[in-house]
Amino acid sequence: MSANSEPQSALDSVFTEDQTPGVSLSFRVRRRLLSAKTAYQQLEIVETEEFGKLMALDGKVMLTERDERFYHEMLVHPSLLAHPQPQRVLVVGGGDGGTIREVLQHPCIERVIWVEIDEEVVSASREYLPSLNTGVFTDDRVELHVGPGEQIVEQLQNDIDIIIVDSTDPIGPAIPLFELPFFHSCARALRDGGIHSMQCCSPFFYPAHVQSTHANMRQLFASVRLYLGYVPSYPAIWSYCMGSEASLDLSLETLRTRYEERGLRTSYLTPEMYQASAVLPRFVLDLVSG
Ligand code: AG3
Repeated sequence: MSANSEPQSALDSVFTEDQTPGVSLSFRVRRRLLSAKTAYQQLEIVETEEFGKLMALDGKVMLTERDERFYHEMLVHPSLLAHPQPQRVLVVGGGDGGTIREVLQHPCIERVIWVEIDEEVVSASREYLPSLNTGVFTDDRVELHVGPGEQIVEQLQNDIDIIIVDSTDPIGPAIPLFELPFFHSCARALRDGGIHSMQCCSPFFYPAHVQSTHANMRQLFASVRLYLGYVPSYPAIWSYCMGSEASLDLSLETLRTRYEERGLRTSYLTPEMYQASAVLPRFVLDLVSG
């Protein structure tokens, strides 16, 4: 790992994600904290002017301190709220810890199996992004395994209530997590009433990913729910998808009761948002119907 403490030149004072060949999003940078080539990917952490610290993998923004809760809350709480009593959770990816932090808000959780492929993402986050992993490394319900998620999921059968995949875009090590064999393993790993959930990219910039993920979910699960959220540091509106044999349509009353009883504290998700986020614009409906 190599760490730089100051920008080297004027060009270095901006972090840019090329979202497509023709569109980029740039953040003005105060300081570069880390730039490291890990065994799997290029890892960078910079301190931006307006979004706090930003972590990127292979040039793609994974999170910023300012809006990471928008993403982590929408990735985690819908599936956990949809389950009457989630106890055993499997998290694939999310080396920064933000997903685990949110899972641990639900008092019914007994065990969190966390599988992250890149140990250096975990250690960098621990060092530079402590607000992402407050309480995560000291909680003895959490068991961290370093390795490819798809291999560990294969070993589980009828064991897990909720699977949450917090991956990068479907490039590099994340590709298998968007492919059908992994969905089969996930379905087998779930107990009765279990839910498989994942981040699913931007339907505006990556319609093909959303389409194929939704189609894979539909092959394995009777109920599939695609829903949307806004994460300002990601390309356009963001999507998430979950699938289950149980119904994922919940009344507002049930959602409100579970949200209150579990004492959730959120800055983006509300019980109402669970329902509203699955009302899809026509261009997204067109991707997932038929
Ligand atoms: N996981 C999803 C990041 C995808 C962002 N894509 C992009 N910027 N093109 C983030 C990990 C946070 N725990």
